[in-house]
Amino acid sequence: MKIANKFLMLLAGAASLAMAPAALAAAGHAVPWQMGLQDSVTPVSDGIHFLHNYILLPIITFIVLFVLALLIYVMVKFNAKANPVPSKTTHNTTVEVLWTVIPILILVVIAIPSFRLLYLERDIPNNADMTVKITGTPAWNWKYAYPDLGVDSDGNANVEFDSFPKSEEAAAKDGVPYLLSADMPMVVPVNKTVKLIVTSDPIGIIHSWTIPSFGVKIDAIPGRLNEDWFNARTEGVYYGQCSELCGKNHAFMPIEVWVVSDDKYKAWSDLMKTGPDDAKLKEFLGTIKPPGAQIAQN
Ligand SMILES: [Cu+2]
Repeated sequence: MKIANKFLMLLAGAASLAMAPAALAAAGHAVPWQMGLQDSVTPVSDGIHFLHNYILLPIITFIVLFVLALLIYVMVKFNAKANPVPSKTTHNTTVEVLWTVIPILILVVIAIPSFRLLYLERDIPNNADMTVKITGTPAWNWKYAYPDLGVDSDGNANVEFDSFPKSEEAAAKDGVPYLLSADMPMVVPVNKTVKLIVTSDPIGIIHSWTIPSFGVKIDAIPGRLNEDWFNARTEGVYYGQCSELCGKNHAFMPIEVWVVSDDKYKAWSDLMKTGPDDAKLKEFLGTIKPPGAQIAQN
């Protein structure tokens, strides 16, 4: 009984260590020595954090420590010196039932919150405030289209633009992370449900669009439309990378999303509707860039 108590205390200590909130808050991207997941700013990401931090981590910590304790017990108690005449036991019905039923129960405990979370992710809200169409291209970059801001007679969005990675020099000059920063960010308003329609160019290849802080990761497949959604509660700059091993420039298709206030989003969309030239647009973007620094801890 004493050993069991000590074991439980050890377990509690390990679990609390594992669940301690990350001391380093990321600025919409991972930082060196970061432990745990990137900060969450959406309901889906909150759910992922909960499932990982409070269900999966404690369970796996318990299992690892339990198996370790069993191994040590067997090595000490049943080695050739301590136990020169081994028992000939081959079956134990009780133990066999237990080691079948307990893992099943553990899987059920994991499955229930996991399926709930999957439904939250995959159930695209009907009342989305806006839609952004995201296309992965064969030239290894992303294309963003805003059909809500007007379409032409062919049904193509008037506001559509390409997003390429920032060069190493440009990223260093702007003080932003290289291979995460894009020259043209996707811009969305804060606290709005954004529906994503994600695809890849018909002559292209499969990519995957992701922003860890949003809990979004969705394949961009030629000839198919995938849907996803997010509702970000904190203004900021959020980064992601193509997450499908797509080809030679896989590492060079960063994703950058700016979550801005309603006013800034309106100013941006008004300007985009006029089809501004690059210089004008870049100058304007400088005026609405959200703080890339600390984002709220949840
Ligand atoms: Cu890709």
